[in-house]
Amino acid sequence: SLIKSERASIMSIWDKLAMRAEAIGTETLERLFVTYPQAKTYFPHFDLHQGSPQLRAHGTKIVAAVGDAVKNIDNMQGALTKLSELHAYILRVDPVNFKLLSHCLLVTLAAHFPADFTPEVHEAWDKFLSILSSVLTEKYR
Ligand code: HNI
Repeated sequence: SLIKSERASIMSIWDKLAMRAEAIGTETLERLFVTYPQAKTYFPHFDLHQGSPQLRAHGTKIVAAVGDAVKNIDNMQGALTKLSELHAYILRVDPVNFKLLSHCLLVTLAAHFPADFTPEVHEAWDKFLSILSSVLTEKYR
């Protein structure tokens, strides 16, 4: 679990991320689909061109869900039950894709907030996203 300094590192970027939710969420998805095109197979019903309305809407939703996780950092399981069931039972996303998406979000954060993205902030967000991903995939086990 996350120690106090890691929580502080996560919070230190969250407000800035929230203010640019659409841009950062959209860029994260654009990076995911360009770099790891196999992830596109889960979105056959989406227009995946860069900047498409669906991509922007979905990017915004993802960042909002990350915000729910940040706000419920001590009870992510409880706060994200519905989302976890959606990804596990209905969407059946291969857990490997969560690592890819998390990586793309980290890269996007680093690109938008170079001064804030210290090694400590990097480490804390990596750990946080890995916990979030296991919450969203734990129903598989
Ligand atoms: Ni994910 C829907 C959040 C990882 C494929 N996803 C959602 C929704 C949220 C969300 C929020 C919208 C739910 C709703 O409408 O009720 N997804 C997240 C978060 C992560 C994540 C926070 C990881 C941190 N999702 C992934 C990954 C994939 C993925 C890794 C596959 C590559 N998600 C989907 C698909 C949908 C989805 C597919 C349905 C999209 C739609 O609107 O049809």
